[in-house]
Amino acid sequence: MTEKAVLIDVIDPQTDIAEAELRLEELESLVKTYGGATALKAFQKRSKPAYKTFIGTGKIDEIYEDLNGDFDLVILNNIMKPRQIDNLAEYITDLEIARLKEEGRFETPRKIQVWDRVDLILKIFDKHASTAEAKLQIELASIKHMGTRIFGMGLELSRQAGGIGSVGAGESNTEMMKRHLRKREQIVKEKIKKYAGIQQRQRDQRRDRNMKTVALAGYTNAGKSTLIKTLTRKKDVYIADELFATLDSKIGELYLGDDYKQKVGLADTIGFIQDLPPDLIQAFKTTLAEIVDADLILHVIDISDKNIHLKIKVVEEILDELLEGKTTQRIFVFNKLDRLNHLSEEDKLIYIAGLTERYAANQPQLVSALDRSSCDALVETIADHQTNLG
Ligand SMILES: Nc1nc2c(ncn2[C@@H]2O[C@H](COP(=O)(O)OP(=O)(O)OP(=O)(O)O)[C@@H](O)[C@H]2O)c(=O)[nH]1
Ligand SMILES: [Mg+2]
Repeated sequence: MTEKAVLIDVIDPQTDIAEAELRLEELESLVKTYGGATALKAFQKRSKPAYKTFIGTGKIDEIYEDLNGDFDLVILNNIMKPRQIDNLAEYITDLEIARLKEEGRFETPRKIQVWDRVDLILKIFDKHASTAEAKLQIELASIKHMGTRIFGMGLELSRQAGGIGSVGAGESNTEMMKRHLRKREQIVKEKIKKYAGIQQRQRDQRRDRNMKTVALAGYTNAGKSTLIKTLTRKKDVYIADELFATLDSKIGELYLGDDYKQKVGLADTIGFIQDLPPDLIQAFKTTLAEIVDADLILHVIDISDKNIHLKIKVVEEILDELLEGKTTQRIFVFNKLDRLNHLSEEDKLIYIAGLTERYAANQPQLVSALDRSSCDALVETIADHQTNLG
């Protein structure tokens, strides 16, 4: 059964309507990627979240009434405190109980779940993770963000984490869950450390062979994996029109020069998104180390995105945070050029000229990752850098 989700964004009163709508649209595509259906989208302007329930309960009453309770899940596009999530879920259960009573029904009220934005992202990660390493990183992020809520979240990974064991004398269920999570967190961290070591050795080996690494970074769905696949003809690259298709870093090899004797490694990385809590980025440190250690960064951008400037800013800020002052050159690769074909030639030129001027410092490149021949100039730019870096 597809879950019916109510999407709510609590936004600053200063936010303009267009931005508020784009934020909700992004949340809706996250829900779609997760496999849920959107029952209703709403935002509430508040300068400060409600202390107990984050969103004001009046708004919840209104939504509950509009939908006559016909939804399974409420997702807030914000980062909430665990207590606020619990309070809101309890509040909605009370609404359920009141409605059932009014209708003269004596059944157990349904358990309507409440998630915040991070919960939703972690659920998508959980669904998409295929390697053991990605799974561990997600488990760590989930333990940190969800705490004991993790046990009710139906995560694939918490099944491994399950089997909590027996309750110690004088210990409450919550205490036992906390104890179990602390233990599990240590184990997961140790395992991640091992993978980090393996990856570090692989990077060292590439360096010993004097092979440069170019990391592709960018907003989720910008086309990083597609570009790597086109440039390296690597077969096992997962591409999908969904958010967070890639959750680990894979390296492809790009041959350069007239004789194709030079090569660089192209590293695919996990996509970024706005409002990522630092904990989550921290949990993916091993994967993101490819970016930190790269000799060159290609920031891949969907040129057809309505929110292009905001997304560029989000990615640049996360990169700043990761690189901690390291001044690796970042080249902007504007991708999905073919998606501008709805514009007239003239409008297209004006739009592109505006972008290339605005971001001139980042050597803007224009490509359509679906078409190898459109990438020639980009490959040459990489080759130039490779020579300079070497
Ligand atoms: N029209 C068009 N679509 C593209 C182009 N490049 C990528 N796409 C599509 O955009 C979607 C996302 O592509 P991916 O390569 O998976 O994007 P990504 O940046 O790796 O995304 P994440 O792994 O989720 O961060 C897919 O449906 C691709 O087919 C392009 O140049 N033109
Ligand atoms: Mg990808």
